Amino acid sequence: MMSPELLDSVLLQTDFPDLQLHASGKVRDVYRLDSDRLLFVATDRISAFDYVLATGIPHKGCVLTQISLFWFEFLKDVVANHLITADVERYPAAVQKYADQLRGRSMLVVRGDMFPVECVVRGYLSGSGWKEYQASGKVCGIALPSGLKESARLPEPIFTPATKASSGHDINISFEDMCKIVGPEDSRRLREVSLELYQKASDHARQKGIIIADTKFEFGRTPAGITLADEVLTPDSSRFWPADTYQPGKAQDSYDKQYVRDYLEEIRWNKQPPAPALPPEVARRTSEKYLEAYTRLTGRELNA
Ligand code: Q0Z
Repeated sequence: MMSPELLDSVLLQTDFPDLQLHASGKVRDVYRLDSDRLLFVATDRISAFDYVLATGIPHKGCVLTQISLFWFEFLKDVVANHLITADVERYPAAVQKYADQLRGRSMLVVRGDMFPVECVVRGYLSGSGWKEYQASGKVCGIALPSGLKESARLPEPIFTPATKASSGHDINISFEDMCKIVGPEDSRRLREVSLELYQKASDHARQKGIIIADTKFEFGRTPAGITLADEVLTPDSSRFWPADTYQPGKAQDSYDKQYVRDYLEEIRWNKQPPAPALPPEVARRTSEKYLEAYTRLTGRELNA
């Protein structure tokens, strides 16, 4: 049975009646504070097979926020980022009344003009990359050696941009297509920065027993220039695999969502709404995986 403390702490919905919603996603929300600042809030919602489940994962919003904060600090010499502060006491007076909802799971950030391209870096062959490779031997126009297996480590990380379709799904595009959308100069810089961020972060994670198979960065233009925005190198924006069981030639278990996927397969959910609830044990074990990822990556315990 889950403890009352855990049940109390789960946030499924933000409730800021007087704030203006800027953007809302499956598991997080962004509010507009003024013309140049946004408030980013990660809930405890979890999605699987494209749907948000009825059950929240204790501490998930805090863990994802704290993982992003760790990477913003770790990667700050590579490129500017949008973080102003995650210290709720330093937030504007207008949001202090929501301090209890915000603490640990939110960030005050600089609003940028977002580049309408997802900057994906892949170090391993999985997901849509694996599908494209099987069909054409290429990923986003990049030719790869023949004979690679599913989940294989690539000879070197590749930059595989994507655009958001109106359906919400990503469409892989070539670097040339990206240049037509955001221009060649910014495209070259975004590619260079993305590869450097992935290289530095994935080296660190690998030393801590986590393979970051791929990840998606989002950038905006702010007064500081090209700026890393959104969440960074979290299990929601990346594929995290446990390094100790890595085995190319098949799909890998997910570091964080494996218990959830196994449960949903076991109950033979048809993957149509409404999405089911999770048994408390599945939610608890999943929560522990997120906390474990945080502790491994940062060397710190989350004060959860
Ligand atoms: C990011 C998104 C989310 C839904 C807007 N610094 C920024 N400046 C301007 N816009 C954004 C950012 Cl991070 C921005 N998103 C993606 C995030 C929910 C969509 F939490 N949307």
